[in-house]
Amino acid sequence: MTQKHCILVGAPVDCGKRRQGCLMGPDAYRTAGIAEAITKLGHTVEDLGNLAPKDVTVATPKNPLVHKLAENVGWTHTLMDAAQETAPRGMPIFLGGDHALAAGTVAGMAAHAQKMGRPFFALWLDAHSDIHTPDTTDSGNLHGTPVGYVTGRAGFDAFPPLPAKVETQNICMIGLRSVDEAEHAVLAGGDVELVDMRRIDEEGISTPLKAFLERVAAVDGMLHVSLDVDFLDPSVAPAVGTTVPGGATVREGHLVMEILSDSDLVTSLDLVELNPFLDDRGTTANLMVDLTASLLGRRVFDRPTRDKK
Ligand code: EXY
Ligand code: MN
Ligand code: MN
Ligand code: MN
Repeated sequence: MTQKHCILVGAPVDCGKRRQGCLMGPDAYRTAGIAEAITKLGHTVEDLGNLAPKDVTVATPKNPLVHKLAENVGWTHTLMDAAQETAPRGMPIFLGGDHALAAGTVAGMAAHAQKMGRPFFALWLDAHSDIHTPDTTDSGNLHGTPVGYVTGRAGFDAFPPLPAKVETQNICMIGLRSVDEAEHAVLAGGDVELVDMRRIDEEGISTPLKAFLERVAAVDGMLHVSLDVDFLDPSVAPAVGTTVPGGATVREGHLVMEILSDSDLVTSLDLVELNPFLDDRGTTANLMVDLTASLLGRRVFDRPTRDKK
């Protein structure tokens, strides 16, 4: 893969749900050696430190369950700006923080792609589809809504206007096994590429992933990857508040990252939902760093030349 300038952006977002702890995520990644792991692969690393949410005032949400709306909106402003500032000079890696951060990172990257005149794609590695709106969420937890925001669904009036909507047909979700009824209603009739765990069991994880990457490559698209800890099975990645049994194995996780690395299509990455307070001696933080290293080219052996692009 080509040499990258990786820009670490600390996003200690902890307002997307009620259980606290994701604010420690960025420092857990640093403690687990993310910068060193990337540098060792021949890339350069710049660490912007941890950002803070813009101070905003918002109207009282229609849905009284909605948790910490102003803080979520403030983070969306901050991260949308950070994505657009960093993307022209490297590959931003957003160190979360809960998944609410992706409202800003994905919207910002989509705006950048639009400026570059390139199509934008998103790969959502997650047990959940995160396509609620502040009106449909029945938990009130906005980490379940970033896909709703970036695809231009109604109900996000308090949020910054979307500079560039993400086309639903340019989104692929892999790892799905917990989808709420209101989300199912939107997804079932739509064109998001849905890869649930059953499909992974039956087809293997590489088949649908490679098919999606071919679509990205065919139009010289920019690809954002949003990796939620709960994509992985809780037995190997316990440090997350929203565990769902039956997730990806360690090898499935690495295979996804290795295939992404071979494709050289990834232009930005979110690492989200790590709650170090729930971790088992750093296991999950270390695994997330190892997965990032696989995405950036770490291999046991090079593939035979005939397999290279
Ligand atoms: N769908 C559930 C809700 O809306 O509360 C769970 C959302 C979990 C979101 C995590 C980050 O992926
Ligand atoms: Mn703004
Ligand atoms: Mn998620
Ligand atoms: Mn999730």
